[in-house]
Amino acid sequence: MPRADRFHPDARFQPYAGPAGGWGALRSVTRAWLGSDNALKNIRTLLKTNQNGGFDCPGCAWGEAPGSHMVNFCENGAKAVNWEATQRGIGAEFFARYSVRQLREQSDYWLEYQGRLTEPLRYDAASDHYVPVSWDAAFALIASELQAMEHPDQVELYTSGRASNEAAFLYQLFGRALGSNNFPDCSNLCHEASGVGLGQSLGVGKGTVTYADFEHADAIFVMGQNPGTNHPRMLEPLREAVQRGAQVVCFNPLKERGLERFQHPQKALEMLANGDAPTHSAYFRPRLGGDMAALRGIAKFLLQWEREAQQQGLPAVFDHSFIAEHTTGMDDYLAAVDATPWAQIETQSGLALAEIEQAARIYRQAGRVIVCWAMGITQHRHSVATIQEIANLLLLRGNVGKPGAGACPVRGHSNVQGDRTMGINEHPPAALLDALEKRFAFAVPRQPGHNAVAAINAMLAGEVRVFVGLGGNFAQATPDTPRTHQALQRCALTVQISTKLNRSHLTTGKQALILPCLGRTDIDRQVGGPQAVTVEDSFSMVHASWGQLEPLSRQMRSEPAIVAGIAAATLGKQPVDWLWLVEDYARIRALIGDTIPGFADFEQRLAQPGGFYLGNAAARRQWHTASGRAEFKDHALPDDLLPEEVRSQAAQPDLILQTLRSHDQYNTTLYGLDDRYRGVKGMREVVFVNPADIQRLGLQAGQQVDLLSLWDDGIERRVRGFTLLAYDTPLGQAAAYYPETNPLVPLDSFGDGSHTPTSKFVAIRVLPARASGLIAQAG
Ligand SMILES: Nc1nc2c(c(=O)[nH]1)N[C@H]1C(S)=C(S)[C@@H](COP(=O)(O)OP(=O)(O)OC[C@H]3O[C@@H](n4cnc5c(=O)[nH]c(N)nc54)[C@H](O)[C@@H]3O)O[C@H]1N2
Ligand SMILES: Nc1nc2c(c(=O)[nH]1)N[C@H]1C(S)=C(S)[C@@H](COP(=O)(O)OP(=O)(O)OC[C@H]3O[C@@H](n4cnc5c(=O)[nH]c(N)nc54)[C@H](O)[C@@H]3O)O[C@H]1N2
Ligand SMILES: [Mo]
Repeated sequence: MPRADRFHPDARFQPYAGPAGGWGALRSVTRAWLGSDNALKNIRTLLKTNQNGGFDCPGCAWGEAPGSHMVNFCENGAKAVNWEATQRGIGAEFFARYSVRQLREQSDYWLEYQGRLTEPLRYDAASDHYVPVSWDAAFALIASELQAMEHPDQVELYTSGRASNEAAFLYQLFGRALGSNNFPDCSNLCHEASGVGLGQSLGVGKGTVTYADFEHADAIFVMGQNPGTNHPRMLEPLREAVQRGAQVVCFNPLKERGLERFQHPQKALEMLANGDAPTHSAYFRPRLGGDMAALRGIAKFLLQWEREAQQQGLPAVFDHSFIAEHTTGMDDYLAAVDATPWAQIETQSGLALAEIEQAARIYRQAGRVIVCWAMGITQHRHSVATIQEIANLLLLRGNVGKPGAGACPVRGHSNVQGDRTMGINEHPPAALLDALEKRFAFAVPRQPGHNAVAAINAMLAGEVRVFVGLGGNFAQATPDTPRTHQALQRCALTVQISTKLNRSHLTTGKQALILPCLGRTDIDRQVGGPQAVTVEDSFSMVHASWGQLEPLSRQMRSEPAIVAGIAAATLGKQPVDWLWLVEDYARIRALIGDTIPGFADFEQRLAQPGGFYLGNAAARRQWHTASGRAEFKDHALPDDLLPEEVRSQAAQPDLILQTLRSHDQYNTTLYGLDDRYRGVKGMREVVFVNPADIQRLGLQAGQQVDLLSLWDDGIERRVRGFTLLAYDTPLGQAAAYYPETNPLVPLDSFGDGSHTPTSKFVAIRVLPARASGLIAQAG
C-alpha cells in the first residue's frame, strides 16, 4: 500500500497557516502511533528514551539537559523509534517473492516500510534474488574476498553515525589490522568542515559548549540549521533563552517554522505586553553560501566600532586581554577584513548592510555568545573558511572557553561524533595510531585513507574489491547517484550491515550480503548477559544505551558481534581475540580506555547518572593547534560563489538549489511524504522557487519541470518531473529534497579542505517537463 507514487491522490501544497508546531506536534504523533501496529509498546519504549537505563534516541545528536527528569523525546525522535521498533520483518520469504530487479522499481519509502531485516542474506546473481545464508558462511565469504585483496586499500569500510562506540572501535581496529585507513563515513557528507575548520582554529574538531552553556548565553546565533525538524529538542533551550531575554538570531534563506516560533514565543509576547520585554530576536535570510560574507560584514562593523571606541576613549569592543593571552593571527585577519569591500559583502551575503549592522550590534551587546550551525554552513565549497570566520568572530570577543559562549556545530546522527572519537577517520591523528600500535603490537597503516568522495572514485576506477557499510545508505546518501551506483557495482563484494531494506542493498557488487543487525531499541544479549553500548552527543557527553525491546528475530546480531565475526573469520585472533571481546562489551571498553584519550576508567565513569563529560581543551582555553594558540584565519571571501566549473558553461544557471530534509524523513529514510511546516502533502519530487523566479523563467507554479545541473565534465545530470512550488525563498535560491536530488550533485563539487559534497549549492537549469500536469496550489 504505501508505495510512493509520483502523484499521490492527496498530493497538495498549502502554506502552513497554523501556529508553528513545536510541542503541539506531539498530539499528532500520538494519534499516528495509536494507528500503528505497535503503539502501546512504542509508547512504553519512548518513555525510556534518553533516560538513564533506557536507550539513546536513534534520532539526532542533540544532548540532554543535565539532571532533566522530563520525558525526553520529540516528535521526530518518536518517529525514529517507531520506525525501528516495528513488528514487521522481512526474511527469506519476502526475498523469494521479489527479485532484486523488482525491488529496484519500488520507492525508497516502500523499501524501508517493509520492516526489519531478520536474517542474513546472500545475493544470488543467477536468479537475481537474495537467498538465506548462514552467518558463518557470510563471514567466510567476506574473509575470502578480503584475503584475496592484492593491496589492503582495496577495501572501503563505510560507517553511518548510528554505530555505537563499541562497534566503531572494533571496526576501525579491524580495518587498521587489515592495513587500511579507508574509513569513509557519513561525517564526510555532513560536519567534516566543522571538524577541519575548528581543528585548525581552536585545536579541537568538536563543539566547545555543553548544554548548560545555553542557559547562560546572552545571544545564540543559529545558522544554516532547521532545528524544528532536525533537532526538535533544541527548540526548548532556544525558547527558554528568548524567555529570559537572550537574543536568538537566525540565518536561514528559508523562514523555517520552528525557528520563527522561537522568534516570537508566547511568553516573550506576554512580557512585551507587560512593557518590560528585553528581547527582539532577529531573522536574516542570506543567499545560499552567503554566510561567510555576512559574518565578515559583522566583523567589519565590529572593527569600525572598535576603532571609534579607541578614538573616543570608550570601552573596547574586542576582548584585548583574551586576544593577547590566547590568540595569534589577529592583525592579518583584520587586514583581510579591511580589504573586504562592503559592496562584496552586500552582494555575496544577499543581506542589506542595515541587517548586517543589526546582527553585529546584537553580537556586540551580548557578553556571551554561542554560534550554532549545521548543513546550511557545512555543505558548501567554502565551508571550512566560513566556519573559521565563525571562529574568528567568537575569538574577537573572547567567546570561547567561558560559560555561555562558544562554537556549537550541531551534529546529525546520534553517534556520529562518537564514531570519530573512536577512530573512524580516514585521516587519523598520529597520536591515535601511536596508541593503537603500542597497545596491540602491530604495524598500523600511516598513509591516509579514502573519504566518501575518494571511495566512490576508487570504486569507479575498479580499484576496490570489498565495500562494507556499517549502517547507512551509501547508494542514496552520496552525490552523483548514477555514478555512485556504478561505483558500488564494480566491487567484487558489497556488504551492508543494516536494520532496514534500502537501495544500497539493491545496488550490489558482483556478490552481495545483507547482514541484519540490532538497533538501538533492541535488547542486546551476549554470553555475558544483556549489554549496553555507549554513544557521545554534540556536547561531548558519553553515556550508556540499553536496548529495551525483544528483538524481532533470533537471527539478528549486534553490530559489535557482526564486526567481530568478520574480523575473526578474516584475521583469527589477531591482534585480539575478537569473539572473546564481544562476550562482554566491558572488555571492548577496557581497550577504548587504553587507547582513546578521555576514556580512562571508562566502565566506572559510565555508572555516573547521565554519563560523563569527555572534556574539551578549547573550552578550557588550551589550544592544541599548530601554534599552541587559538588561530585567527584570514581567508578572502570567494571571488564568486559560482565555481569556475559552472561559469565556464555556455548555459548559465537559472537558479541555485539547496537539497534539504522534509519534516517526514530521516536522511534517506522516508517516514512519509508530507512536510508539514512547509505545507507540502503527499509529494516529495517538488522544487521550491520564488514566485518572481517562476515568472522570470516563463513557467507556472504547479507545473512539472526537469532539473538539470551545470558542471563542466560533459556528464548530463538531470532529474525529471518535479513539481514547481511557489515558495517564500530569496530570489534565485531554490530548494528541493534530498536524496531525490542527489543525481544533480556533481561528485567533483566538494568543499575545499573538507571534501564534503556541496549539497547546499547546486547550479541548475529548470526546463519544462514534457508530460506536464498541474498540481493544485492553494494560498
Ligand atoms: N528528523 C530528522 N532529524 C535529523 C535528520 C533528519 O533527516 N530528520 N538528519 C540528521 C542529520 S545526519 C543531520 S546532519 C542534521 C541536519 O540538520 P539541518 O542542517 O537542519 O538539515 P537540512 O534539512 O539539511 O537543513 C539545512 C537548513 O539550512 C538552511 N540553509 C541551506 N543553505 C544555507 C546557507 O547557505 N546558509 C544558511 N544560513 N542556511 C542555509 C536550509 O534552509 C535549512 O533550514 O539533522 C539530523 N537530525
Ligand atoms: N544531497 C544531499 N545529500 C546528503 C545530505 C544533504 O543534506 N543533501 N546530507 C548528508 C548527511 S548530513 C548525512 S549524515 C548522510 C547520511 O547518510 P547515511 O548515514 O549513509 O544514511 P541514512 O539515511 O541515515 O541511513 C539509513 C539506513 O541506515 C540503516 N540503519 C538505521 N539504523 C541502523 C542501526 O542502528 N545500525 C545499522 N547498522 N544500520 C542502521 C537502515 O538500513 C537505513 O536504511 O547523507 C548525506 N547526503
Ligand atoms: Mo548528517
